[in-house]
Amino acid sequence: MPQCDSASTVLTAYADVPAPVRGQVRDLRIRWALQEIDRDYRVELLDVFTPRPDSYKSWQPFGQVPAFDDGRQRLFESGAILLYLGEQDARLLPVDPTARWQAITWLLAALNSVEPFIGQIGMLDFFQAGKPWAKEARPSALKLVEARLSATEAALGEADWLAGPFSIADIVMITVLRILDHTPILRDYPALAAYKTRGESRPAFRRALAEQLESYASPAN
Ligand SMILES: N[C@@H](CCC(=O)N[C@@H](CS)C(=O)NCC(=O)O)C(=O)O
Repeated sequence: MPQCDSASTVLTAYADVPAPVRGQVRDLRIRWALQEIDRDYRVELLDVFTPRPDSYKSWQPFGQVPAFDDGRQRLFESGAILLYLGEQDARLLPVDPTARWQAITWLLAALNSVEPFIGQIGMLDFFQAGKPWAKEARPSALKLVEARLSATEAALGEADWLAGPFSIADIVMITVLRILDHTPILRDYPALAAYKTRGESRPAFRRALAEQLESYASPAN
């Protein structure tokens, strides 16, 4: 099992988070990648409600998770950590230059062109629910999400993965699509829904999710 107390690779995560966002926290992306390549890691758990000290901010300037340290590089930003891991293992980032650059392009597209819109829905539904302006803002936020989902589904076409073989691009895109799990939105995008299920069926994803959920202290908040 890659999560191992004596591992030299360290990843930060939260000790617990409110129930609706369990299984969504971005350390999942890194756990998934590490599981795909069977690389041991240990987790440093932080309290989500306690302000992070300056010592942590010198590692992750925004005080967020995940942060990563393998003794050679101290990194933050899930995309950067995944690129770093991908550079070390072709199971995460293909060697063929065309597939490699497609994967890098799609990783950035997932982070920059899809996640901000889907994240807005998550923000409105999880953190601003009940505010009158959140209800007003949701239809236009949803329209933007639908446009990005249509385009992503068209680009995926009949393929299994975004860039040829499975890659870090899929880790990011699938974890971004999962932000919509509390909604029926993906039902209108059957190819994307199947793509997400394909990713979530990978043994490495299941192990990563189980490890993240196990680390949360109580069964419900
Ligand atoms: N762009 C960053 C986002 C990291 C992020 O949003 N982390 C969230 C958990 S998923 C967090 O720590 N939120 C608490 C906060 O912002 O204080 C990444 O991809 O690593």
